[in-house]
Order: sequence, then structure tokens, then C-alpha cells
Amino acid sequence: MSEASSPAAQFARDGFVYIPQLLSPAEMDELSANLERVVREVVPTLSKAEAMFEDYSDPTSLKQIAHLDAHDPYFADLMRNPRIVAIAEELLQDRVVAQNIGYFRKPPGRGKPTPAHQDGYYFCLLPNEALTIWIAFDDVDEENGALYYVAGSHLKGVQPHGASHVLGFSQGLTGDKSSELGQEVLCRVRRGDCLIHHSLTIHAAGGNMSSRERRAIGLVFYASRAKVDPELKRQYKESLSRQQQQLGVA
Ligand SMILES: O=C(O)CCC(=O)C(=O)O
Repeated sequence: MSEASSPAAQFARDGFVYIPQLLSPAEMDELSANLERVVREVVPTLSKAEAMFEDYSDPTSLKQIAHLDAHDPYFADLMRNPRIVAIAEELLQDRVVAQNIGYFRKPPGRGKPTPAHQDGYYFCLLPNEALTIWIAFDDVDEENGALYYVAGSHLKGVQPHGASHVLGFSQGLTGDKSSELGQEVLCRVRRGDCLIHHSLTIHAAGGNMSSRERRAIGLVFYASRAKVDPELKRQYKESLSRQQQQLGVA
């Protein structure tokens, strides 16, 4: 592979990179079995803010789990997987600090879109150097909630965000500046593929009105050189807790 097309070069240029079949079918089967176990056994013990539903009266409408790694040792171990950590270190050109794993599901027929955002707005880092490794459990395309990235937007800094009032994604980009900041790229993936995005890369996802599943996990790593800015974090948390109260999940 030439330097220009190496994953690190693509990540530096576009702010995201696609790695097909990061996990083998056997690894995905193991991951799926553990996810199903967590959904069955752990989710019922979690708070409304930790396990989020499109409709809290319907257990089949699970849409998100925050901090999977904090709730289950299998997922805590996954964050230490040497192959995954090595990829994160290569792309961020630094040692990394594992943060958390989120589960992102768009239930068939009713999964809502993900608002355009930069993860870095939530992370509040200086410098804002982190990434998310997003691993698909299902084939995903524009009908069941594919991710879109704005290529190159990670080079333009943190953009203004405001309260989105979307459960699980409290902050969204204000205004429609995405076209000024780079070209939007739709990323279709297969089960076992992964997409890795920089913390400043603008991304969004469609809803899922199809009859197919759309499940993914996102593993977040911060570069060692990135430090949380306490004042930015305080403002973010205030907005989050105001919205959680309005949405009745506090
Ligand atoms: O899966 C999604 O819809 C959104 C995921 C996301 O925003 C992320 O992993 O940073």
C-alpha cells in the first residue's frame, strides 16, 4: 500500500478512514453473543440515561447504551484489544487513553437520524485529538442509517453546536454549514467493517425506516496529549442535564 493511501494518510487528509472486515465473522459472532447477553441481563438494571429507548414503554425499541465497558467486563476487555489499540495509536500518532464504548442502534422502522455533530464538542479536549472506532454489526446503507462524514472538516476546528433535543446526541451543529466545511461522504458498510473518525470530523446518520436492523458500537480513544478543559466540560454537562430533565430521563 502506498503512503498516500495508507489508513493513517487517509485519516490525516479526510478525518475518517474505512477498514473493511476489521473483525472476522467468528469475532463478530462472539461480539454479538456478548451484546445480546448485555441487552438481556444488564440493560434492565440500567438507568434511563444509560440505556436509551425510542419508547421507554417498549423494550424492543432500545436505541443506545452509554458506557458499555463500564457495565460489562467483556466490553472493558475489548477496549484493551491490542489490535484495536494499535490502530488508534497509529492514527493519532500518540499513546492513547481508552474512554468508553457506546452502543448505537436504530430499531427497524423507527430509528431516528443522528444529528450532525463533532464528537470533540462533547469531549471538550485541548488539543481536540481523539477518535472513535465505529464497528458495524449489520450491513448498513442509506436505508437503515448509514453514517455520513464531511471530509476534511476535522481541519476546520470546533464548530458551533447547540441543544439538539435528540436523546443520546444532546448537541448538534447549528446552521447548515457542512457544505462549506467539506464534501459529504456516505459510508455504506458490511457487518464486521469499521469506520474510524477524528473527534473534529463532522458526521451524521440517517434514520432507519427499513425492516432491517442497524446496530453498531463506537470505541472512543483520546490521544495522550489531549486534556479535558474543565470549563468547556462544565458547560457541556449543564446543557446535557437540562435536556435530560426536559426529556424525562434524568
Ligand atoms: O451510530 C450513529 O448513528 C452515530 C455514531 C456516532 O455519532 C459516533 O460514534 O460518534
